[in-house]
Amino acid sequence: MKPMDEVLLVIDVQNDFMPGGALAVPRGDEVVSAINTLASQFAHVVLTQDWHPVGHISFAENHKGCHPFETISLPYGEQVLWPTHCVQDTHGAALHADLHIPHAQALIRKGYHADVDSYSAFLEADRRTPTGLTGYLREKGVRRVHCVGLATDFCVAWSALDAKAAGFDVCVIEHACRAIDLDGSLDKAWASLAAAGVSRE
Ligand code: VGL
Ligand code: ZN
Repeated sequence: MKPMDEVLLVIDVQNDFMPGGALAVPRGDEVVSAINTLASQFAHVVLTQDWHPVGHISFAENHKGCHPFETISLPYGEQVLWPTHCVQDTHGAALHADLHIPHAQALIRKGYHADVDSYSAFLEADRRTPTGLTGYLREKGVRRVHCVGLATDFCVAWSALDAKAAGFDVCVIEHACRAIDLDGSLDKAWASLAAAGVSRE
């Protein structure tokens, strides 16, 4: 069993990211059993949940004439526009029913501000608004963060990079992640992770 100073961060294992979901990640369902097995080896598990209001700025349908998977410029930077997904309190936003981690201690919701996205579990896309996860992990004495979930090239990568920037040792456990892979985003993500010193396991 891994000690309490090593956390398993389980990112966005939600219905909308599963095959058939609103923003399906190819083979996203395959992470569920892999994560259940890993989680049984960690005393400390934290979950995240993408959690958007209906009017969220990342939804293509909230921008006249725009389509999903286009990129637009916003005051805080470039934003990919997505199909409407993970709307608060919907079935699509719920965690996958087969995810069984009864001992998970905390759940961080993100992306709940209408005017800013948050791929990262640590910092919103304005790169200034914290979710509170850094403080939680520090106060709990966490030293190492093991990242798994969906999607490798968006929420997993951004979370791992921010965890590393916050001073934690960080790894991404590849077999328990799946990617969206939009225009080479997966290769770019692995390159950024390597450059930042995040290990790939
Ligand atoms: C995600 C795109 C939009 C993710 C969340 O969980 O990787 N991707 N919202
Ligand atoms: Zn989202």
